[in-house]
Amino acid sequence: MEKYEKMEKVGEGTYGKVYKARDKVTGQLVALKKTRLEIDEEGIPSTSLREVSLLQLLSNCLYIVRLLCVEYVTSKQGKSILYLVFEYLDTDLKKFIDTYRKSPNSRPLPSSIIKSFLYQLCKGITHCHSHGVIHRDLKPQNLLIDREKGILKVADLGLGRAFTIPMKSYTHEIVTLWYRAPEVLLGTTHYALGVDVWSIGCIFAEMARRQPLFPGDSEYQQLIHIFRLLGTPTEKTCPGVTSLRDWHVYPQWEPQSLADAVPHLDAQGVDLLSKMLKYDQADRISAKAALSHPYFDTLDKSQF
Ligand code: PVB
Repeated sequence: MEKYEKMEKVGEGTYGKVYKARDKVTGQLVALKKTRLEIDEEGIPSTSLREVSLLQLLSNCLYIVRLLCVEYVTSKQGKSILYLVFEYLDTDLKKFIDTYRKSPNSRPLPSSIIKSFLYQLCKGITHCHSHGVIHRDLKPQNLLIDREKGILKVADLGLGRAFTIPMKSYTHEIVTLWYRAPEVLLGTTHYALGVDVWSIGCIFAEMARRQPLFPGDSEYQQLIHIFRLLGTPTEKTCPGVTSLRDWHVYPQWEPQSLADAVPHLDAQGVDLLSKMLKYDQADRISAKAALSHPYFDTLDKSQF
């Protein structure tokens, strides 16, 4: 670790502290993600190993955050610490949206930026899905932005392929439910790629609104937010929904206008969004098919 000059702490993610640092030889900025090793029954730090192997598998994509190396350190107290060394990005999508929301500079995100970021997000997730990896916790905080180059990269792949989503992070911070697909909230046992597409839809809407689309504060309230806008699902709109583990009887809401919920989005954008927010996973557009949606016809794809 002497290779790096540690700078300020960037923050705390779901899995550990992140520091900004500089490579003393090359001057390159890096992000150090510090993880305490949790040893499983076999003596193998399973969650860290999973993240490292997933990142090594997926890191050759421009839209996935790049893992540069892994440093294993034993502290003076004899504790094992794993540092994941990543390329450094200067902000995340949450902060980026905030800069457009806060006065005195309050203004919509330029539609060209929304389109470009959504395209890059779909590219990154298509790459994950083509390798059989479901991200499962996509949210604006997990999407890192290079402001200068206008590049968006997917981060925090630690949950991919894990079996359960924690309710609290390692610092006991409450894990957000806002981007969680209805089938997950209802206790589906069959996770599919579509859970990421639902999250992408929520993030797409949030860029247009500069406000979360479904800001629920409990699993029940999260479902109520969704049902009030999209209508309460039925066996007809979502076959099998009433047999899911956590299904209850809910008030019957009719679908409301999605266009009214995302004022600055054009008709093609609203059409793509509606295809990402389908109740029936079989009807939900794939990340790969989304890339060919007419919404992106006006995007200059040569830069990707
Ligand atoms: N933030 C890898 N990584 C990063 N992880 C986070 C990064 C980053 N770069 C590489 N960069 C920044 C830098 C500055 C800011 C933000 Cl939000 C992110 C700022 O303050 O504007 N993770 C952070 C959490 C630690 C909060 C965002 O998810 C380790 C992937």
